[in-house]
Amino acid sequence: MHKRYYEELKKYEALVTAKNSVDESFYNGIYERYVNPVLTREHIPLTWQYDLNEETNPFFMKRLGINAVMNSGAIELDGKYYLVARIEGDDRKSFFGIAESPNGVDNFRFMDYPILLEDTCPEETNVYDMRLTKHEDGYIYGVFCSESKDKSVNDLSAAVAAAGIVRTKDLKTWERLPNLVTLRSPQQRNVVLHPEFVNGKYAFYTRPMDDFIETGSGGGIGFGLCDDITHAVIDEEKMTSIRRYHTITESKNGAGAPPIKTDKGWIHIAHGVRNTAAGLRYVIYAFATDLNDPSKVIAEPSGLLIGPRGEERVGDVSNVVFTNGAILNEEGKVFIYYASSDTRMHVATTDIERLKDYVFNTPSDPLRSVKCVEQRCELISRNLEYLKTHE
Ligand code: M1P
Repeated sequence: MHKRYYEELKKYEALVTAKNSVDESFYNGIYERYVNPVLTREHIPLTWQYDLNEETNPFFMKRLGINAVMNSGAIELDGKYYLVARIEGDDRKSFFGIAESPNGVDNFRFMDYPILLEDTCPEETNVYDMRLTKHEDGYIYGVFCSESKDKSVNDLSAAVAAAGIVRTKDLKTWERLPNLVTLRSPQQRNVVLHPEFVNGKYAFYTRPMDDFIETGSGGGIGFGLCDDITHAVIDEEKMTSIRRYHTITESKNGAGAPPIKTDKGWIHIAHGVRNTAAGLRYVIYAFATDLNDPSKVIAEPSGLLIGPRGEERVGDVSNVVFTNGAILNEEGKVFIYYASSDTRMHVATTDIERLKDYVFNTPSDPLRSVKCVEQRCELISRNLEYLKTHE
């Protein structure tokens, strides 16, 4: 074995066994941030990248490098925390790898092999951003973006996004189902399966788009039902959380983790996108939908829940935070997994009572500056009165 192997292995082991801790410099009462990312490209095992054989790799070179580890689906199974990460090779192609942690905040370690999807779509070039749903039908579903070249136009980078579907019971054996068909929307990304049947049907949150980048006439996060998940077809999509002018969702938005069920409603953690002179800015926001009609928004706190801060602001696609996985554990602790700048994975933690308080008691966006100032003055006035009797 090349001697450098042992040096690199030591660095890798130190990284994957390092303890994470709450970042004490950050406080907002809603959630905690952590000092270290939970997954980075350095978490990828050496066996995935190097040829360890000294005869065929005398200089101990990386043969198949990894560029980024990001947008991860999340699930808790038998007390362990799993992330199905989007791993992007140096060749730009993404794929999925499963990392396991005993506590959800550190010690994530990838399983021996990435997921080798059944090759059922010959035209599919890239796959990414899997959302994991523990469905009441007994399966764990993974819904992801399946991207193919758009051959209908004379543009090398033109692509078509669709929702791929896989299912498993153990995170080891994966069955690939046909891609979701949405009859009214030519492209789909950020599709999430609702964990329960709605009117006896499978329910999906969708994100209708006119083309690969622009949502165009797509007004926001959609919702549609289908009878048969093994040949999933959605006829009608209605809108849930809609895009609005001069808000964090003006350019685009998209569902993130499957919604979390609470006694007051389904809590959704999604992403919103606005345009700036420096390019698109992606933030994470939350909203709630009705328990009996999960398409009906019943609360939407103003503004962002998580925005990119510090080094999170820099990466392959800077000024981005993006979520597609969250876990509510049996103790009521909530783990929100998010990627920064399409480069690395982080966790923020809260608990279900705080999350409910945030979603249902934070005022909504009044949509105009003058109304926002009125809203803030009303808060200040109440506080000044309160201080008179409580300082
Ligand atoms: O680069 C930021 C994100 O862009 C896309 O999100 P959306 O579909 O809302 O534009 C996704 O491709 C996502 O993977 C990526 O993180």
